[in-house]
Amino acid sequence: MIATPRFVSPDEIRVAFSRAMSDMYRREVPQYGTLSDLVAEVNAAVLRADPAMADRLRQSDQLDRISDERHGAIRLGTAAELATMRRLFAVMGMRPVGYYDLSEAGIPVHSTAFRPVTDAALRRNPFRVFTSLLRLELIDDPELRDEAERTLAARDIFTPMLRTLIRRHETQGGLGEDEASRFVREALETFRWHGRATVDRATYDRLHDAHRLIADVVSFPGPHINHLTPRTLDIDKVQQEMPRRGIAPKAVVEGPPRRQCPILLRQTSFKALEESVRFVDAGGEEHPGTHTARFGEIEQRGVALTPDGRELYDKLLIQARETIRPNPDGSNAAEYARALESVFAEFPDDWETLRRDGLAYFRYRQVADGDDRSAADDLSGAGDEASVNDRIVGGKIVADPITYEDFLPVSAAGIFQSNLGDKTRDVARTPNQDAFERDLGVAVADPFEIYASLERESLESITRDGGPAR
Ligand code: OOG
Ligand code: NI
Repeated sequence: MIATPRFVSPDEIRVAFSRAMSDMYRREVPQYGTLSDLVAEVNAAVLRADPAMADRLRQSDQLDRISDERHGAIRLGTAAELATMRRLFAVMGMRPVGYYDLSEAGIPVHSTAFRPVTDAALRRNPFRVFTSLLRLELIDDPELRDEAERTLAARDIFTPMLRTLIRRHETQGGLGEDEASRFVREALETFRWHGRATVDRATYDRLHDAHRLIADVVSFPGPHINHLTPRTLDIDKVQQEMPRRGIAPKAVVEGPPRRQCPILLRQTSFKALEESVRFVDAGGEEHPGTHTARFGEIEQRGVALTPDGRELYDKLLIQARETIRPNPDGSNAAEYARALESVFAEFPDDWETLRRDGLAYFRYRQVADGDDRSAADDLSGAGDEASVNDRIVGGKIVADPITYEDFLPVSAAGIFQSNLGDKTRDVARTPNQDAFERDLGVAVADPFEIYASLERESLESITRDGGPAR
């Protein structure tokens, strides 16, 4: 007799939610559909032209996840919303990882990324949501701040049923099949677009004048998903093709330059759309207007860097940006790309050097060689560095780059800015991770620790079974 599992696995709920979000965003923002189709075409062409890459992705179980892979972003208004959002994402096995301070870039939010963290969960589906919390304390005008606070306090971004299901997940330890599908439907209500504002026109304008982002967070009944980002295997190609499909990309690709061995994350977006909304006056009467918030983005993911690798990346990025700053209108895009490439020449660009120099994280696996007992015997003590290196040279162990699953603060700032009309206000640079974690209700996980433990686990599983570390 086969026992039916009582609960749906969090991974399966996440898969269902990620698909449902994508279907919804295709309906809400048709350009996202066009972009997703373009990304799928380019990815298929890259894999056809580069069978070695296809093979490598297949061997490390990443091929299937690529076309299904995406991230989204939301912006929340209150500490209570952030804390409940953490519990909502926990239903789908997504944990808060990393702290991002955007005040540094003149944007009054700080953020984390909710994402799966275990090897098995990442392989199944690495869906992530960049989640920002508005920092009302950075609004100067006290009256406006009060009004924003009141407006936010009056809304509930979660349906009563969603709250019930989140609690049930916590007390039961999971959700059954019907509960899980209901959860996905109810959660979509939080993330969907609401065209009817909660404020009148004049209030919207004042919030907008204080900061466009504040108007976006405060004026609506929910934290509409503001973009969904498919993963491409060749971002330059997609960037180039976008105008041909009627999509206007932002001027430059954020992040590292194009390389043989991709590192971290490269991203580009298309401009936010002007959408019609209805403002509501004190008498409840609706007045038509527009709001610009939702956009599209694509990304290319490379290897996760160690603290040393990241330090080198940050140093070189600063160096490149000291030479030349990308103009928002794209007028120096080619020069910027050249400067970036020449500065990054210092960053080793082959997998073996990246690994030996301890700049990037790798997942080790034994080459499947059937019943060759001697190969398995050989692997006792494979955990130490010298022996791993020997076995790599001998072709017995392969080191696959571990994909970077997180975000980059400078890139995120560039993405925010290109959608806020490239205009930033004076916002004091005030990172405050403690306050963020207090509001969240837990400490955020350290991304480096997660990558290091994935690497360690892969080594340990080689040592343990002497079998393929997969
Ligand atoms: C989030 C922008 C950051 C990324 O990919 O770096 C981001 C936002 O605009 O809310 O999504
Ligand atoms: Ni994004």
